[in-house]
Amino acid sequence: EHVYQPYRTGYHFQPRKNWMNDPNGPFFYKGWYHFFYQYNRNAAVWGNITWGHAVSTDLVHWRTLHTALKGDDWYDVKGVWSGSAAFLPNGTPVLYYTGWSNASQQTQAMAVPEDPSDPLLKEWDKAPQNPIALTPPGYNSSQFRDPTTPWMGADGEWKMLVGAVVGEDQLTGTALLYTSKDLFNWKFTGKSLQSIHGTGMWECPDFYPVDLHQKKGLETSVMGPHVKHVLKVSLDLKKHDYYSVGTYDAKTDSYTADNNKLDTGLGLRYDYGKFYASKTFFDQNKGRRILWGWANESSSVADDVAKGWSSVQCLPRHIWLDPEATTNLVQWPIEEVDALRMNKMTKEGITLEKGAMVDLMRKGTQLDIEVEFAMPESSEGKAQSPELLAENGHLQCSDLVAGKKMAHGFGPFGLHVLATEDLAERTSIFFYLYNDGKGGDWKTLFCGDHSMSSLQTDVDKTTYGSYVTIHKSDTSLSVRVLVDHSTVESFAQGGRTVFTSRVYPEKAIGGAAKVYLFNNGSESVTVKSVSSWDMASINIKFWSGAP
Ligand code: DQQ
Repeated sequence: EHVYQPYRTGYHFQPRKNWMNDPNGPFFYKGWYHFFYQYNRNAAVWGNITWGHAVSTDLVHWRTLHTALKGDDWYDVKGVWSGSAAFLPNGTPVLYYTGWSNASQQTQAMAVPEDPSDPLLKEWDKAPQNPIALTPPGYNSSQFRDPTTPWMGADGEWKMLVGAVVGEDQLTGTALLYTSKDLFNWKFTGKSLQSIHGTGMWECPDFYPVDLHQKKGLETSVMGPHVKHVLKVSLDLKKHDYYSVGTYDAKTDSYTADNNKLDTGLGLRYDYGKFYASKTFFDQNKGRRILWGWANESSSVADDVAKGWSSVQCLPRHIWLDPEATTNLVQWPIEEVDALRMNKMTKEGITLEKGAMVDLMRKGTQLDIEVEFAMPESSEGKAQSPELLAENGHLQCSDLVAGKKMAHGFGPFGLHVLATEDLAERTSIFFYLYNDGKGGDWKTLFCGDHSMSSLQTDVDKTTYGSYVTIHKSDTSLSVRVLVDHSTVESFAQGGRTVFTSRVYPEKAIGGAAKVYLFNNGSESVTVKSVSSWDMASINIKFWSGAP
């Protein structure tokens, strides 16, 4: 059983072995955080999907339990697919999921805890009302899935969304609206919360309120003048999670995105790297909303099988509306993650001349690094419009790596992590600022260059990133990078733009992995401060009984 495992993470959630995908139905109950995930108990590839179950008191250290939900009835015998959790009025949690039936049709179903007094909620029973929904006439029964957390509507009835696709061309993504008086008996309203042509199947919708003025999270049913709503969908066609901030009209149960100019009306991405099928939940323990997202592998299926596992969950992220620009959300690793920090090192006031590279004297593959750059002078005070956040930032980053010259730029400057001393391997996270030279606004790109991340040739090395919104009051550009073997999560400007990388260095592993600050731009930049930490490994106590 001893396989060479340089890519297994040290402080991200992973089951002991085999395949994992979407996060499902997270919630907090009787002192425990419950986390479920799409899980194949038999192999490191997708198939035979069940709900794996893990619990934690701090969202950092985990205990896995035996499978919570597996396919054993006609409506879910081929698989228990993604879904969400809710609380009954008496406080008991229930789970909603999609079943893949014996006839390969998608159904919606639910489960209740066998013993609500058990804080670990080990045993779940399928509800007698199952299936709670079958594909409505006229809809595609193989594109009808992923129920959301229900919320209480203005009419006193519960509402829930199920992702689907409609239209002759099957390209109009939609979120079908269901209602219920008791959370057990559901009916289709015949309506959608929103539909957008050209987006294809909407997987894993998520719909929730955010406070206009506060970082604190809101319980899913909260409405009112201080509230905006977020609709997130996972686009099967693009394999990315998109969201919009908008207005929910509770009288008509419709939702309108505030900024329709953005690409698809959904426009923004939580994460410009590997991050899919995400799900938020309201953590009533700490009064915040937390986002979980799945980061799939970027290596071959053969590699997954050889190492015996596939995929990680990103660190849970605190998520809220940017108080300075209510057009977009901000994400930050939950504060509990900071408890893993060790051996802090700080340096201040480093000038990075053109072409400079500075060794941070920090080695290893479990790191947390925060860098604050002084805002390059010529760009200071130049605001950027939210339209700039649209998806083509990704293309701009690729152009940069290809060496295409942009007019009037600062950078690329940033960090190389998981880097060998000769830079034969390196994962580079950097900023690039430019304008058109005609007095227009500056634009700031935040990019991840993975082209040199591994000497291996059969791993995905796509470059990604996007624009970062810079407010007039910003005096620095900051980045936080969390390195964990094959997973790197990078947050710019306090979490306004984020991307997750999966990388597989061959030489930059263990003590050979170094960190450098670099400036490959033509102008010098100043590092106001850089702090770095080693990150402790988390404790995951794996279930040892029957799966
Ligand atoms: N994964 C699940 C589906 C969902 C998809 C199946 C998204 O329910 O639509 O494993 O990754």
